[in-house]
Amino acid sequence: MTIEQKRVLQTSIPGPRSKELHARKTAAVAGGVGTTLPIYVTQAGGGIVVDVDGNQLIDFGSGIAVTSVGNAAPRVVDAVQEQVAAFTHTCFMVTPYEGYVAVAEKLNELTPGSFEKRSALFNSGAEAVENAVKIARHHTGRQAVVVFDHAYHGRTNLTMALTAKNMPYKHRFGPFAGEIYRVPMAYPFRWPTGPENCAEEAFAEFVSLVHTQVGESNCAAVLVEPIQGEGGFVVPAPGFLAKVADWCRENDILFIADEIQSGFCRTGDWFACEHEGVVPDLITTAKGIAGGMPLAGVTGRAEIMEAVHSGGLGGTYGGNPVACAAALGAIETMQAEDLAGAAKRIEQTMRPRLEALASKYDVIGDVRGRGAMLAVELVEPGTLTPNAKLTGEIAAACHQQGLITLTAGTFGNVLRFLPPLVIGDDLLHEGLDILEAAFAAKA
Ligand code: PLZ
Repeated sequence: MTIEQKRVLQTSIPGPRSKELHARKTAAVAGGVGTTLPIYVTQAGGGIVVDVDGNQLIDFGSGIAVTSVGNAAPRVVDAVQEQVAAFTHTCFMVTPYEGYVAVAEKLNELTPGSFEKRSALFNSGAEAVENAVKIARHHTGRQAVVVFDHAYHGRTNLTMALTAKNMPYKHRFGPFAGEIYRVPMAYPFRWPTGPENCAEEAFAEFVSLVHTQVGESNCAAVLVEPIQGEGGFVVPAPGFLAKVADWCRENDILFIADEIQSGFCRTGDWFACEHEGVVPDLITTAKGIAGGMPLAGVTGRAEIMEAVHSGGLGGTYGGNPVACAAALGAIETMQAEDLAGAAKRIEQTMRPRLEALASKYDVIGDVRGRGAMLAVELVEPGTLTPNAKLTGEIAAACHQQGLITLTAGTFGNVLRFLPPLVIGDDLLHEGLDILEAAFAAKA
């Protein structure tokens, strides 16, 4: 069903029917499962989300970077409908099917590195990250995993340990898995001696901390998001990732790129690490891979992936046939519609307007990101002091006007923009108009 690509506000946001459903949610769903914007959805497609009150909102969130091909994208819908009518599940570990193999082949082909690769499929990003760590430990015979400040890798026990931020992800959920070591991220905007020194100095600190506090020979892997997601769309200082990857190679430590949020055309290339010329040993994917169906993958060098004994990796639903069909439909869409190119065009439209906004409002300390993964960081003017209050107010003002925006960042002071890559230019501009009006009203 095609949805008119037009913002429509029939009621206040949320409207009366959404409010009714939200009361039911509050009474039935565990409060720990939060809600950013309680409009209850009936349909979505292109750059529009439709709610139960007939409102049509502009989508700058893509369900947290998932519906890159658009919601209910035609190729995804067709592939899913065909698969769901044929069979829904056999368990790939019991009696396999072609879709899983085809997705693995696509992952092996599309991820960086021209060497032989293997892939394994799972249900969620966190599960993929857990499995990447299992594989790295098994292959190297070492235990330590190095992660970064501001990192986000999931909510399971091991991935909570890998994630940096306490509230809301870790608070009172410990004890956490061991052998995880955290080092500073090369965060240009917040680097004490300035962005120009960031890559060099952060790398020196990384090398020194791993040497003194972990020991290279104890280290299985360094795990990093090539552009940090929940941590605030931090783009590591240019050159930093390449230095870390080279150092890993010299020390027989695996370099794992968590591309769960940044992958699959989001940043204007298939994977964000390609912008830095970095070739990971292992790469985790999820979110954008399957147009909204739950699917995740670990892909890596064949000799690493093959180290694990048969039966050592798996799960009942991992690589479910319906999710695999969706992934094949999503990947075909990305190729046929050049969605990497679309992400670059989105940046060309959005970045100049975000930069103009930053020169007008001195609460915007930084504009950053790549492709259709862009953000602004809000501070007290002229300082690095985070302004989470205003960030929340601007997001709420956008929501009122029918623009779905998300916040992010360790300090909660980042507005992030993740439109579907198929969004039309008109909606993109209209969304930015709403954002500008929110700054005019609140900043
Ligand atoms: N790694 C880089 O971005 C998921 C989580 C939102 P799952 N990010 C959105 C929330 O509040 O739970 C993510 C990510 C990166 C891993 C994950 C985890 O992926 O599919 O949510 O498990």
